[in-house]
Amino acid sequence: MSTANLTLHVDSFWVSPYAFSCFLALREKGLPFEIAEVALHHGDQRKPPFRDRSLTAKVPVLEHDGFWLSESMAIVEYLEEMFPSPQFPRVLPLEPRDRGRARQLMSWLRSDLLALREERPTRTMFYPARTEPLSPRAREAADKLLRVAGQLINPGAATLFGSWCLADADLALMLQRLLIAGDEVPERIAAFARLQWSRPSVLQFVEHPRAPFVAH
Ligand SMILES: N[C@@H](CCC(=O)N[C@@H](CS)C(=O)NCC(=O)O)C(=O)O
Repeated sequence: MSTANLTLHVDSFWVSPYAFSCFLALREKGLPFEIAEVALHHGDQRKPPFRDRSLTAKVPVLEHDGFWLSESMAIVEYLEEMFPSPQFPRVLPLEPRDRGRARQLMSWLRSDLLALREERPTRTMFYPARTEPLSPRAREAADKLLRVAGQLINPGAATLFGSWCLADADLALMLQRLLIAGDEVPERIAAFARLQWSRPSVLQFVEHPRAPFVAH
């Protein structure tokens, strides 16, 4: 399959956690790709042609040789199948149970912990922000996250499944919401998240230059 004509549509402030995952998948596979920034603060996602081509009117969208795909998990799976190992590095584990667990974790991180995501939005990870103490709802979500992370991260392990996969980075991003805000995180879990944050593909996303944020 041609690696030409790959474009990832992301929000123009680079704060989407879903774009983060897709950006990493492309980088880790070593695929050349263009970035197209969508001005969500101008509502460009709801204007044709982006609205109609994306179907969902949301970022991220992967554009590949004229094929448009939104929904970050669908994009990750598409890239994994279209650019498989051994020619391209894997971004999901090889062993079916590990792959199942990774998908479970990635789906769960996208669908649960809403109060935590609301009170520690990704914007606060990339732009200076004054953070309030977590509400009881968000504290409950944070405790759930820390319990799950504590069960999945083996003491001293750098990755969840023996070699790196996207679920490592997605879990680290969720944990970074707490770490960057100065919320308490047990050292074993914090060390895992910090290590993930030093990965070159992650740094490329985190350190990407950002225009001053406009709320939307
Ligand atoms: N389930 C989607 C979520 C995508 C999503 O919520 N994207 C946000 C940015 S983080 C967006 O495009 N918001 C614009 C809007 O809803 O109008 C995925 O995993 O890709």
